[in-house]
Amino acid sequence: MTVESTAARKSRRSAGTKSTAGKTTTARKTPSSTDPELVQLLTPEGKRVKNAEYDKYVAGITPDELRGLYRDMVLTRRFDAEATSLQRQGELGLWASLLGQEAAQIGSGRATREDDYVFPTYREHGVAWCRGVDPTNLLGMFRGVNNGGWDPNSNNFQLYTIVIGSQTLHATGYAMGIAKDGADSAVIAYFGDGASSQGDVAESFTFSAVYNAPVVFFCQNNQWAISEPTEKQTRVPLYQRAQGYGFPGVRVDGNDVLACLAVTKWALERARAGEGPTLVEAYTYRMGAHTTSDDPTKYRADEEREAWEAKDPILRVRRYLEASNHADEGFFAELEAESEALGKRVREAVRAMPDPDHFAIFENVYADGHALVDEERAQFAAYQASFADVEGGH
Ligand SMILES: Cc1ncc(C[n+]2csc(CCOP(=O)(O)OP(=O)(O)O)c2C)c(N)n1
Ligand SMILES: [Mg+2]
Repeated sequence: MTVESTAARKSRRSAGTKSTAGKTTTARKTPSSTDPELVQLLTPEGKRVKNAEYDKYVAGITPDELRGLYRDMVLTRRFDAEATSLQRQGELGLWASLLGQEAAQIGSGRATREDDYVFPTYREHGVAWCRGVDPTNLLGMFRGVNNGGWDPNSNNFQLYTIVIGSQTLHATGYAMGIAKDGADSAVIAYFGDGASSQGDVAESFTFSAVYNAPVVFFCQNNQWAISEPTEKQTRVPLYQRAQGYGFPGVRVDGNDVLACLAVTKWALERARAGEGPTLVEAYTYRMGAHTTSDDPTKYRADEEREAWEAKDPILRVRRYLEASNHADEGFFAELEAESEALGKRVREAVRAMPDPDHFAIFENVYADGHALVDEERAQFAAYQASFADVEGGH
């Protein structure tokens, strides 16, 4: 038996990590444009590259549709920025920004058909936009005034799910159900790199594979699960996990809206054709904080974000539109005005919403009263009352 020295063990354990300005970050290999693992149709420079397998899924796309994808991403980013500001101004309890993930969400969202069904996490504002959910409904949920948000069946867009990974099971069950009904639609479940470690996700992979369920698992690998890097979730690229369950997995450039559209269309068509589940790993980056309650400067280096800024999902489409003369100054100016108007609309809508009822959380926990809930309500009332003097003094 060899005895490993403490120093050797320490150095082995810390392999792959480096310290940057007092923060420990994990060294990561970022796939490049030429990486064969990564499906990419539009480079960060805005150059259209050929792809023998996936080109056909976007071959018929018109300049008008391209401008539409760009518009979706710009408006979603604008709405998201407005929501972050509204939280900072005390109008929302919390906000989970999608900054940086616009292409993954708009590309996949626009690939869905009206009769498909979507199971989101809490960050899918771009997908909600594609499904026609009014942004003010999302804001009402984060303000705590509309009991979870919207009617899921109006847009085939489930309620936001905070319990990490659980919606993949809901999606799988739903997909198994519509298959039994003989429907030719498909289901798509969104989840994150962190969620991929959850038992629920593993179970949904097993069930969907065994029952050949018409479901697409769309994993946005945004490199972080709050402060945990993807390296802490997996030893293999996430898309390769699918192989062990017996269905295909594909890694797509999550900052490339065209590639996300093409790959998701392919996966949804497989599902509709009875070929079972697919795992799509959209390789992207969370440009902002996990939520407005988080401070990423505590655990990740600024240089990492800067490197991803060069791969901005919106900028590359703008470059492509300009280089191919598919959009002129007038288009960009009009869109800017439309963004302003959207910002104003959501701001005014949120300010017109009532304040949340702080005691509503204790209602409807049980059909009848419950001693523990009564105790908690009383504790909370006492806590609230402890601020009375402060408020009265001002
Ligand atoms: C079952 C469960 N465990 C823990 C949490 C706390 N939590 C909220 S978000 C999050 C990280 C999720 O990371 P990821 O799946 O990568 O999604 P992202 O937030 O990056 O979009 C955790 C652990 C939770 N909401 N549910
Ligand atoms: Mg994540």
